Amino acid sequence: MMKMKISTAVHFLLMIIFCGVTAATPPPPAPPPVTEAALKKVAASLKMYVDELPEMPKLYGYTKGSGDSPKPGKLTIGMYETKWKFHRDFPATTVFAYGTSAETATVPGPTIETLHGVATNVTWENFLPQSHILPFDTTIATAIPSHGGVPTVVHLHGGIHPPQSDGNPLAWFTAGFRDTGSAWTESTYLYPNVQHAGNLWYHDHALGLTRVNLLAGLIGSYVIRDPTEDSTLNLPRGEFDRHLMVVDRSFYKDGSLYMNYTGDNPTIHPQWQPEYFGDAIIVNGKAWPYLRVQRRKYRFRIINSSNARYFRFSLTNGLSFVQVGSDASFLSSPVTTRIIFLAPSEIADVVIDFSKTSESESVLRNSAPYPYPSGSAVDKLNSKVMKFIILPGPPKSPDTSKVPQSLKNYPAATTTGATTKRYIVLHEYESSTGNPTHLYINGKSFFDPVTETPKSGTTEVWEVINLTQDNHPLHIHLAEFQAIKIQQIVDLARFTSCMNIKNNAIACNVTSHVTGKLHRVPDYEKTWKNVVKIEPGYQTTVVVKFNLIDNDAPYPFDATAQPGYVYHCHILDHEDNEMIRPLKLVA
Ligand SMILES: *[C@@H]1O[C@H](CO)[C@@H](O)[C@H](O)[C@H]1NC(C)=O
Ligand SMILES: *[C@@H]1O[C@H](CO)[C@@H](O)[C@H](O)[C@H]1NC(C)=O
Ligand SMILES: *[C@@H]1O[C@H](CO)[C@@H](O)[C@H](O)[C@H]1NC(C)=O
Ligand SMILES: *[C@@H]1O[C@H](CO)[C@@H](O)[C@H](O)[C@H]1NC(C)=O
Ligand SMILES: *[C@@H]1O[C@H](CO)[C@@H](O)[C@H](O)[C@H]1NC(C)=O
Ligand SMILES: [Cu+2]
Repeated sequence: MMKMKISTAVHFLLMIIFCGVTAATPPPPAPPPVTEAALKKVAASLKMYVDELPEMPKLYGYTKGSGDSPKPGKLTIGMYETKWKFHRDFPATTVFAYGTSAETATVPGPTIETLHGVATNVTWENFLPQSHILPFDTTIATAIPSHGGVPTVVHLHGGIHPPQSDGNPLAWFTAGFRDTGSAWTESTYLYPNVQHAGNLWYHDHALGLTRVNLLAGLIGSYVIRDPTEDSTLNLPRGEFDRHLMVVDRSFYKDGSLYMNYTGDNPTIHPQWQPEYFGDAIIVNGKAWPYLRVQRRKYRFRIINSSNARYFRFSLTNGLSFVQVGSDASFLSSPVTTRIIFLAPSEIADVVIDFSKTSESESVLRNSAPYPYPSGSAVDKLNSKVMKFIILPGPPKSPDTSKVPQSLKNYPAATTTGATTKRYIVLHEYESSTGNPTHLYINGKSFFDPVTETPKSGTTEVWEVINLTQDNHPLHIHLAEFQAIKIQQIVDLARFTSCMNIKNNAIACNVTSHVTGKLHRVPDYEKTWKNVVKIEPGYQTTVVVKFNLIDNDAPYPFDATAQPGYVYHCHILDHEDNEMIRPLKLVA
C-alpha cells in the first residue's frame, strides 16, 4: 500500500517535471458546444434575489502604530484555484481567486483598505495550477510560459505608483515565479497611497490573458480613505458604506463559467471574440443578490468590472442616486440623478437614501444596450442587477450622515500650461468578411516602439479620436485625466480612409475634420478620472496630468524607471488584441 503511494507520487512528480520542461500551458479540453439560447436558459433558470449580497473580506494596508498615527503596512495576497458558488442553485464551481489562503480566497477578492499618505506593500503570489480553467488564444500576443502554469500580474487600477509596481503586461509570472515575462522585476509592489482618497480596484493584467483571468475571478476592490473625510464630509460610513462590484457572466448548466471556445474569426483567431457579454448580472460574486437595508442613507462604491458590458443603472420605486464621486475622485458638488452610466472599469461613488420611499424594496436596474451604444437592447435578465429590501420602521439608530453641498475642489482641468498635444486614434481592423481581427491605437501594435513619452510632472492634452463603432473606455495608467470637450468628426468616412492609408492623425489634418457639433461633458464626469468614455465618431479632448493632481506636486518616486506604463481601452477583449500602447515617462 505504502509502496504504491510512493510510486504514484514519484510518477506524478515525474509527470509534472516532464510536462514542465516540454509543455506550455495546455488549454482546457473544450466542453460540448452550447448555443446562446442554452446559456440564456441557464441564466433564466436562476431565481433572482435569493442570495444575500456578500461583503468581501477586508485586508488593512496599514498597521495601527503605538501612538495614534498609523504605520505603513505589508500584505501578502495569493491567487488560488478554488471553488465559488455564484448562486444558491448552482454547485460551487472552479474559479481563480485572490485571498490570503486557498480556503479564504473569494470572488471578488478581499477589499484592501488603505489610508491616504500611508504606504502599503503587497506581495502578490501565484498558486495557480498548470492549466487554465478557461480558453485563450495564442494567435494574439499572449504570455506563454515555457513550463506551463497560468501567467498573472496585478495592476492596481487608478493607482499612482512606480512603474515596477504597475503590473505591466510583460511583467507576468507563473506559480513560484518559475517563468516570468520580460518586464518582470519584483514580487512586492509598493503602493504609496499619496493620491487623494478614492476608489480603485485591482485585477490581472497579463499579456493577452487579461479578459480570461478576470473572467476566471481575478478582481478585487481597493479603497484609499482620508481619515479627515469622516469629520469634514460626514457621508454614510462603516456598515453603511459598501462596495458593489458588478460583472456579467454566463454559465454552463453545471454552474461553471462560460467562455466561448470558438473565435469570431476562427481562421485568424481560433478563440478571440471582440466582446464578452454574460447573461447573468453578478454583484460581489452572486447572481442578482439582495441586500437588506435600513430606511436611511447608504454610500455605495459601484465598480463596473465587466469585460465589455456598459451599465446604465436606475432604481425602482422613485429612488435616485446622489453621486458624490466618479472614478478616483470626488465631484466638486453632489449630482442628483436617476441614471448612472458606467463603462467597464468605471466607478461611481453614490449615496442612496432609502428613507425617500415608503415601499419595501427597490430594484437596481440596467438599461444599457450591448455592445454600447449600437447593440442589443437589454432583456428581462440583464435589465436587473440586484434588489434592496428596505426594512420597515425607522433605522436602528438615527441617521446623522448627510451629503454636503460642496464636496471637494481639486485644481481645474485646463489646457493652459499643457506642454504637448497628442492625437490618439482608436482604430478597429476587419477581415474581408467584416469581422474584427484586431484593434490598434494610432495604427500601432503594443510592440511598436513607444511614441507617448510625457515628461514627468507635466500636463498634456490628448485628442482621442474613435473611428470604430464602439464606445471605448480609455484608461491611462499612472495619470489622472479629465475630458473637457467632445466634438463630432464631420466627414468620418474620409478621415477613416485617410487613417487606413497613413495611420497618422496629423498627416490626415484632423483639425479640418473635427468641426461638428459639440457634446456636453456630463456633470458627473467633470472630475479627475482614470477612465474616460470615448464616443464613436467624436474627438474627445482630455487633459492628462502626470503629477499629483491635489497640489501639482511631482511624483514621490521615479516614474521614469523601466518598464514604464501603458494606456489602453478597458474593454478587456480589445485590450488583449492590442488596443494598448506603452507609455514611458521621461525626466
Ligand atoms: C515596503 O517596501 C519598501 C521597499 O522595499 C521598504 O523600504 C519598506 O520598508 C516596506 N514597508 C513595509 C511596511 O514593509
Ligand atoms: C461562439 O462563437 C461563435 C463564433 O463567433 C458563434 O458562432 C457562436 O454563436 C458563439 N457561441 C455562443 C454561445 O455565443
Ligand atoms: C462595465 O464595464 C464593461 C467593460 O469593462 C462595459 O462593457 C460595460 O458596459 C460596463 N457596465 C456598466 C454597467 O457600466
Ligand atoms: C488643416 O486644416 C485646417 C482647417 O481646414 C487648415 O486651416 C490647416 O491649414 C490645415 N493644415 C494643414 C497642415 O494642411
Ligand atoms: C466610436 O465611434 C463609433 C462610431 O464611429 C461609435 O459608435 C462609438 O460609440 C465610439 N466609441 C466611443 C468609445 O466613443
Ligand atoms: Cu475598446
